Parts: sequence; structure tokens; C-alpha cells
Amino acid sequence: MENEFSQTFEKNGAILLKDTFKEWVPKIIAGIERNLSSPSKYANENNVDSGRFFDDYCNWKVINEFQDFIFNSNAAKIAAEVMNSKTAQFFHDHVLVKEGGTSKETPWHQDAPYYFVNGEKTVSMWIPVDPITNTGLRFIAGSHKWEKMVKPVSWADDSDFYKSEHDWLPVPEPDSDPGNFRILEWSMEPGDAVLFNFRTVHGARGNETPMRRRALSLRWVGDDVTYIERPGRTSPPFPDHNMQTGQILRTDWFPILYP
Ligand SMILES: O=C(O)CCC(=O)C(=O)O
Repeated sequence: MENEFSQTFEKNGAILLKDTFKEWVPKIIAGIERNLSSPSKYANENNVDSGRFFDDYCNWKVINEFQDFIFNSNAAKIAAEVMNSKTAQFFHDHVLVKEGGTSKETPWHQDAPYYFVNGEKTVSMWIPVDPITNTGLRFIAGSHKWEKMVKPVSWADDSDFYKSEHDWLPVPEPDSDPGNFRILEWSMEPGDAVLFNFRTVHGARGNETPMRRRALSLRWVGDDVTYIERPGRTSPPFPDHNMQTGQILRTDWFPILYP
């Protein structure tokens, strides 16, 4: 059933939730620190000139703190509500740490073209565990409704993510063209969350503060989502998944956690 919260999400493609996961912050911090001390084969340092921009994903099966949070918090219920979906299926977890003094920006991008996911009911929840002033995510309001998708690029060097030609939109530059874009961004406290559709264009400034900026993103899909083949290896890749275009994501790898 539609509610005010899912209507705003549907209109803007991004929404801020205050305090929602506050009680889980110590657990999320423990999980992030465990991830930093034993990264997976997918971990990335993103080629920074200064500081550190670490990211890693798909670790919920080995990081108990993440598993506990994903399975036992109300995240799945919130995901279903905001997507206006009967179900919430868990796609993956993603840790993003920008240490203080990291000038590297997160490029403007949509998550969707990197993923093998097709459908309108999707949500990422970006949950910082450090206070955020101007280091958080920035969103182009309404961009989840753009007809074409933005060209995905490698975060390390801005090169094309897929090698084959495709009819992508160019990466937008809202800061050089402010009149044409409505940007949403918020100051945040640990345990707040921004929720955004996989097609909402977003990016982030560098972290020029002396503070750490650690965050966990949880990715969810709803009841209209199916597997789609992309023009190359996706991110995350999920090797040997054996799914075909049009199938729902296999529930033994991507559990339905709501209802
Ligand atoms: O933390 C960041 O800088 C980027 C996060 C992001 O793009 C995401 O969670 O989808």
C-alpha cells in the first residue's frame, strides 16, 4: 500500500530517514572494522591520490554482524514499504570507507547499470556510522525516471565499465550546470539512512575533513525485479549464478527477507 514515505521516494528517487538504525550502529561499526581487517577478493582501494577510499561487497555470509543486522532489523520491512512491494529480497551489502583527507570524489552514477537487475522496485540504503556534513551522498532528484541510463564508469580511473558500445547517457556534471539539476543532500548522524532507487543518479564529494566517513549500503529488490544480462561482467559479478534474463533472482543466493 502506498504511503507518504513511498510517494516521496517515488517522486524524488531518494529519501532521508532519521535515527532508523541508531541501535545497530555499534554492530555495523564492528562489521565494517572486521571487513577492513580482512577484505574479500572484491575489495577495492579506488586509486586515490590522498587518504583512502576503500570499498568491498557481498560479505554478509562471513561477517556475522552484517548478517544479524540484515536478517534481524526492520531493514527488510522498510525496504518493502518504500519500494511499495509485497516482498523485499536481499541483493547485497557494500562497505564504503572514505578516510579523512581523501580528496577523491565518488563519480556521479546510477547503481542499476552495474547490476544484473531489471525492474522499478529497487532500493539502496546508505547508512553512515560517522557524522556527515558535506561528505555524504548527493542525488539528482527525479533521475530514476530518466529513460536512458548513465554510462557506468570505473571508480578507479573513470574508464568505461563495459567495453562494448551501448546507448548510454553521458555522465552528468550537475556542479557545472546547476540550473538544470535539483540536488538532494543531507547532513546525517550515525544510524540515519538515505534510501534511493538503483536508477537514481548519485555521487559524493571527497572527504577533506579529518574525520572518517564509514558507511554500509544494503541493496534490496522488490516484486517486479528480474535478472537481466548486461554487456559484460557486472559489479558485483556473482560468478556461476546460472540465471537467465527474465527469471527472478535465485532465492538461495538472494533471500527474501520480507515478509
Ligand atoms: O559512499 C560513497 O561514496 C558511494 C556510495 C554509493 O554510491 C552507493 O552506496 O551506491
